[in-house]
Amino acid sequence: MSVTRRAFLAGAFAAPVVAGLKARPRTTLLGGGGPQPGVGRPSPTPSQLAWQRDELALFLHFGVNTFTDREWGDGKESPSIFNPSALDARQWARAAKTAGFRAMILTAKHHDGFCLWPTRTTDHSVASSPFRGGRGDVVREFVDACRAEGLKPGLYLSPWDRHEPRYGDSPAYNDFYCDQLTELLTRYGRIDEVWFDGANGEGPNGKKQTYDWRRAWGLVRKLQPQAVMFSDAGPDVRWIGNERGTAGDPNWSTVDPDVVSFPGATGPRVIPMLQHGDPAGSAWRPGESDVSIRPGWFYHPTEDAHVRSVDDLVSLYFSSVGRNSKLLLNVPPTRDGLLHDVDVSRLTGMRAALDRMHASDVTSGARVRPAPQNPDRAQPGLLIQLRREATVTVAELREDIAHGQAVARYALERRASPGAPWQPFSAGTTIGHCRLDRFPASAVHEVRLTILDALVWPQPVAVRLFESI
Ligand code: FUL
Repeated sequence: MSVTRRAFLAGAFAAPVVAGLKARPRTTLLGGGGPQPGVGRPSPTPSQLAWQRDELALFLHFGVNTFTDREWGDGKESPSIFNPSALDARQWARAAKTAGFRAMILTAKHHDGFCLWPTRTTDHSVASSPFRGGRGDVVREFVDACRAEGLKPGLYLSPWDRHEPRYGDSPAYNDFYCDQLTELLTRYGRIDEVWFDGANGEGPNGKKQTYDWRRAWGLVRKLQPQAVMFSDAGPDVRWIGNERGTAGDPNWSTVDPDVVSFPGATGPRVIPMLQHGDPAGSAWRPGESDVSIRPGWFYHPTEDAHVRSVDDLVSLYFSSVGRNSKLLLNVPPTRDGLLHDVDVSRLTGMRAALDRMHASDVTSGARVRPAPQNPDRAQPGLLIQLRREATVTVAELREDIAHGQAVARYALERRASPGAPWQPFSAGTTIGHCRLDRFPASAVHEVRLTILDALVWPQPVAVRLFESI
C-alpha cells in the first residue's frame, strides 16, 4: 500500500469528510441503504480483477492468411501452404514479457476455419499441413511458451467459419463449435481468456448461422471457470467499441447488459455503451481495447514499413490502460513463425519509454493530508506536499475497484512553490483501475486532488506524480 493511499484511508475519507459528499440521485444504486462504499454495487469477480490488473496483453493473429497475404481467408486455402519453418513461440513470449505484457491471446481459428491445433473435428488443420511433418500443434507450443515465461494464455476461436460445410446449419454447427471449444479448453491446462469475435458472415452454402451463445458461454464456465470471456456482450469483459486502441472518456466498467445482449448486436446505443459503459449499469464488464501494431491483423511483408512508432504505442497505452481499459496489442507472427525484428524493437522501445516516464515517483515520501473542505461544495479531496519541487509530466490516479467504481469527475491543481497560487493542473472524468494524465512539464510543490462528482463515497484514490528522466 502506497503512502498516499494509506494517508487517504486514514484521513481524506474519514467520517467528517465523507459525510460532506454531496448526496446525488445516483446513490440510489445502493438500493436505498446508506451510502457506504461499494455496498450493493457491481464489482469485479477475482478473475475480472486479475484480468484488469494485467493491463497489457499481446494478440497474435496467425494462420493461413499469414501465407496468402489476406486478412480474411475464404476457407478454400489448402493446409499445404501452412509451414512456418522457424516457428518459435518462446520468441513471442519473451518479446511480450520483456515489454511488460502479462498475457497472450492466439487465433486458434480465424474466419477461414483453419485450426492451429490437431483437432478431431475437421481435417482443415495443422495435422494436414507440412508444419512439423503434420505432427505440429501451434496451440500447444503457444501455451507451453506462455507457461515458460509466466504469461497467461488466451485463445480466439472464431465462430464465423468459412470452411466448415455445417456452418449455417445452426444446431449441427453449434455442436461442431462446442466440440472445438471443448478440445481447446480440456487439452491445454488452464486458459485465462476466451475471445469470441462477433463476426457472423455467410456460410460456404450461403446460409446464415444462429450462434448459441448461452451454450458456448456455459461450456467455458464449466470447463474453465476462472477464464474471462470476451465479446461485445462479454459476459466478463467487453469490446471497447473500436479497433483503434482508444477507450471512451468517461469509461465505466459497468454496463447495461440489455443494450448489448449478444455478440454482434447493433443499434444506436451499442457503440456508446461499449465505449463508455454506464454508471448505472448492473453488470461489471470492463472494456478491452484491441488494436494492431500494423495496419492489418495478419502479417503482410508490405507493412514492414508501417509498424506503429514507439510514440504511437505509448499513446495507445495512455488511451487504453490510462482510461480504465486493458490494451490488447496485436503483433502478428511472420511466415517464419517469428515476430518481426521491427515489431520487437518497437515493443522494447515502448517499454523503455514507459519506464522512463514512470521512473521517478515524486509523490514517494510526500506529506499527504485531507484537503480543507469548502463547506458549500463539500467535496472530498487530498493535499499532497512533495518533499521537493519537481517537474511533473504524468499523473496516475487509481481507485480501489475491488468494491466497484465510483469517481465520475475529478480535478488536480498545483502550486509551483510554497505559497504560490493554486493553478488548474489536470481534470478528468472516470478513474477506475487506472487513469493517466500527461501534460507539458509543470513545476509542482504541492498538489490538490478534488473529487467533484462520484456515485458513492469513493474508496481511497491513490495518486502518483512522475517526473520524466
Ligand atoms: C475482427 C475480425 O474480423 C478481424 O479479422 C480481427 O480478428 C479482429 C480482432 O476482429 O472482428
